[in-house]
Amino acid sequence: MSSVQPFGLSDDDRRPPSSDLLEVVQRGLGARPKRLPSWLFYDERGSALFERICEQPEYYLTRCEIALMDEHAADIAGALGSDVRLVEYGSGNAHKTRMLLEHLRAPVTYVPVEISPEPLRQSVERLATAFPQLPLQPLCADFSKPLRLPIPPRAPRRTVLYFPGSTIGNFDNRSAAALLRKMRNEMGDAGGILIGADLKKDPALIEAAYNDRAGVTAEFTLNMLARLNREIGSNFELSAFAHRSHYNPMAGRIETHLVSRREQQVKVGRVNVPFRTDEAIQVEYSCKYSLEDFAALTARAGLAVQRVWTDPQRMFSVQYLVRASMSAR
Ligand code: AVI
Repeated sequence: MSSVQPFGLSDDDRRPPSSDLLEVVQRGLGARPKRLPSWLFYDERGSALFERICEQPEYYLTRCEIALMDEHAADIAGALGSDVRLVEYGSGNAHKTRMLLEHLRAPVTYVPVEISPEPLRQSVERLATAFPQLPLQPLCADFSKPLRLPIPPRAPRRTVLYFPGSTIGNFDNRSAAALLRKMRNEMGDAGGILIGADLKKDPALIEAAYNDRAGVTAEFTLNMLARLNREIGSNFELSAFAHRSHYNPMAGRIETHLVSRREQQVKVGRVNVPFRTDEAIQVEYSCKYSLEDFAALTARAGLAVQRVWTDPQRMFSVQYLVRASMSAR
């Protein structure tokens, strides 16, 4: 029998009630340059579109990370050790997690943390069938906020926070360091962080990943406006905006924008937001790292890279981080 604890209650304001959502959007569109937070992508349709992005031939990130897990899961599980409490940030479809769980020795519990209840429920259901002996303690919460982790069924040797997908890259460097620092607190002295980080490479390959030929990424980006129309009653005309993703080599990141195709006004609550032709709303960063960049980022959070797994082409990396003071021992 699997032991699935009831969902924890989340108190997140990353996904605020719609009255606050209106405020978030009005503030972002009132800024210069205009911007909207990337968490707005992930309504039900946005999450489904993201799954489809992961299947596009140009989107190498998911394929590379799965191949890395496939090849090194036993070694990775060995580095984590036995009797681990595994906490996954943003559990999604938990495909990579399965590969890890298959190799972990005597895991104490698995805690998937996910903001959307339905994907969380589905992934727990699948895992409960695949790992009937494993205690599951799903937590419906925003992983970017401090978490109150459920009490484990027995004392773990260590807590490992699993953060795959290079989602860390969607945070600018300052916020990424703050998030890693928060994770450092949550994992405790003996804990670790297993994290996926996308690597710098030929900019053409990176740009192609965010401009797939089938147009799924464009649909994903524009869906943000459809979501706003539905949830806050704005009147964005989707055909009057275009998706644009380009690689900024100085900043080492993909910058995604929604670009106004013409001069127009959009009603957002009581506010009329004017757009010039070609005016852009910045909606996402996807940072890419050299191994040195990433080591420097982790150092800012009081962490040190203990192990790195990467493919021969150095497309993607999976890294194991521990407290900086622990790595010297
Ligand atoms: C979730 N995150 C790591 C994706 C990325 O690659 O930045 C989101 C995404 N946006 C467009 N394509 C994929």
